[in-house]
Amino acid sequence: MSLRWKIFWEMRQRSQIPSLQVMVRNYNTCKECSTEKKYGSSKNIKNPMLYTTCIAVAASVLGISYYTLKYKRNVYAFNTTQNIKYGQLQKDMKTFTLEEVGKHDSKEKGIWVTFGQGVYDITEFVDKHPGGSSKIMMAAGGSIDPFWMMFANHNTSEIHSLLESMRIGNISEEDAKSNKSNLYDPYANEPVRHKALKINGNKPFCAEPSPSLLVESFLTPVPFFYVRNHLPVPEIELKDYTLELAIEGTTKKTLDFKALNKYEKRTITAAVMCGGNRRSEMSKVKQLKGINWNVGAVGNATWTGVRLCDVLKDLGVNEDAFNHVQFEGYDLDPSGMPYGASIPISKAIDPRADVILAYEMNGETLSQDHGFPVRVIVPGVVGARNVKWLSKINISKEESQSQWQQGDYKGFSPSTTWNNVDFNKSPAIQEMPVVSAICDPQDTDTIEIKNGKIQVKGYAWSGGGRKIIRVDVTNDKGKTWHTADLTEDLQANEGRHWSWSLWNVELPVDKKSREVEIWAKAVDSSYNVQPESFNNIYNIRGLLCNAYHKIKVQLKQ
Ligand SMILES: *[C@@H]1O[C@H](CO)[C@@H](O)[C@H](O)[C@H]1NC(C)=O
Ligand SMILES: *[C@@H]1O[C@H](CO)[C@@H](O)[C@H](O)[C@H]1NC(C)=O
Ligand SMILES: *[C@@H]1O[C@H](CO)[C@@H](O)[C@H](O)[C@H]1NC(C)=O
Ligand SMILES: *[C@@H]1O[C@H](CO)[C@@H](O)[C@H](O)[C@H]1NC(C)=O
Ligand SMILES: *[C@@H]1O[C@H](CO)[C@@H](O)[C@H](O)[C@H]1NC(C)=O
Ligand SMILES: CC(=O)N[C@H]1CO[C@H](CO)[C@@H](O)[C@@H]1O
Repeated sequence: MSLRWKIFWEMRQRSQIPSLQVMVRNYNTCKECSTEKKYGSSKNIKNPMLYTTCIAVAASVLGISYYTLKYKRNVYAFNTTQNIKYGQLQKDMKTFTLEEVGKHDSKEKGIWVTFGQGVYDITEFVDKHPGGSSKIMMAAGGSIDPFWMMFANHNTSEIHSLLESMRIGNISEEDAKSNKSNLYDPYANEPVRHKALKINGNKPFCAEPSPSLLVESFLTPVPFFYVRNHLPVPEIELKDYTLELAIEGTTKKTLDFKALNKYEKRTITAAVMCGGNRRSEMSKVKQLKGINWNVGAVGNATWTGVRLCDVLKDLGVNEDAFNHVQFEGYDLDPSGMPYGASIPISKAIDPRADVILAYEMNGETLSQDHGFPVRVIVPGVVGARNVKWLSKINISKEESQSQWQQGDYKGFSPSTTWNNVDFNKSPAIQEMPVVSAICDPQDTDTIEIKNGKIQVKGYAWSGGGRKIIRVDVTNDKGKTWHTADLTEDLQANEGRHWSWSLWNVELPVDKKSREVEIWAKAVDSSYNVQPESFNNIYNIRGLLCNAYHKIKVQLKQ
């Protein structure tokens, strides 16, 4: 046992490392999906050689994939003098050939992985994996580099330190070099984004506009529309685009873009919101896991395309025989598995649900970041089910088995922790709850009083097509509520209020006060109202963050 190992284990024993919580993407056991077979010699994807090679290398190592570590920040402070050179050559260590590493792929023989020029023994680590060891076993004997290139959120000093604590040696320079060529960065060809977006994550790309920009216009301009990607953006040529349609057990059909266009063209207006919108506020209650979204993971746009119900009708779907409509995207994870999600068939087949296979956004061809050439828009439903770069529709008895449907985007009790969470016990989020946010002014702003009043603007929205019937705003902690003026989509039919409502209100303020606290809450047409605080709706993934929005602003004297 190396010195680092010893320290590591001693710390563990003293519980200074609170059980290394490893969250591993519950990858489905690899379907016999050769990427070849599924994506027809990758013809839609530029750089097919590199891409396939990357996937091939990655496929052998996916198990270790995607873990994030839960620990106290200071855990590794015990040796700050030690400059951790993760993945670099350690002259005092044994050299292993890749062949040797490859042999260590079982509990009995030990489980080794490589990163850069480092060799790591993760045998004990695998045991601590709450999701079971079977997934991690798929990583055994291979390199984790390609995976970390795809999920670059592993690129933190804490995770590097943890990895280095399991270091047992180095691989030869030649071996390391020969494998470098395999390391194609799957993010090398991402689209150019507008500088005004605040980036919450680079790889995969996640960004939102500033709140004040958001409420400037009813329709969110495409460059400012939030982006929540889960994987690298696929590059698809329109002439190569195909959409696979399947009814479980029977029909299979492939449409190209032209064939899709034979269905009637429809336009709807809908807001799309990320399940983690406003997570940064919930994270103040307790630590949670997720991208730190402010209030901007939402946008309102028009979506033009064909109705899913028309396509399903044409396919001859018997809606009583099935329960779900699954979607897959052309965006692939390191094992070649696509992004996936599903919605209930009742929603998919209902003409009044307005589910659209969209190819235009705000009257323009869909942009690459928003799903070119085709994405699903499921109005009133969490963004995660609005699958981009749509490659397949599968009518099934089952929900999508993807990680994003089964092991993510679910709500839990505030007392549920990463130690006792059972993702099977919660349903996947579909329709979103009522929510509002103050966008202008923003928290900590200094603002001017005009005629004894301050002006406050924001948005409100509810899932399932429920209309916003009122937004209440207070600046005396609820003693007096002021009803805001709403701007809404007047064309929307009852039960089909897919777009957001913008609101504004003038609040009388006491000239002598230097600071005011403003709260906003919305009420929807089912009289659902936002909860007062985040304390009792906290959940470990930081989803459904719809408590009153509360900000403090300074008044210009
Ligand atoms: C900290 O790192 C230094 C330099 O690598 C090493 O000499 C020392 O033994 C380490 N201390 C502990 C407690 O591991
Ligand atoms: C390195 O590349 C070789 C040849 O491409 C491959 O067989 C081997 O699995 C790779 N090793 C690692 C650790 O990725
Ligand atoms: C990891 O982070 C460092 C510094 O933050 C950066 O230089 C490096 O390119 C990153 N690596 C990857 C694979 O993203
Ligand atoms: C959302 O955008 C659409 C399209 O421009 C617009 O017609 C609608 O009024 C907007 N809704 C609100 C409430 O701003
Ligand atoms: C459709 O879904 C079912 C159930 O998840 C699955 O077994 C089947 O392979 C899927 N079909 C296609 C074509 O993906
Ligand atoms: C390529 C290389 O220098 N590898 C080194 C890894 O560590 C062993 C043990 O010290 C050295 O012998 C190797 O030279």
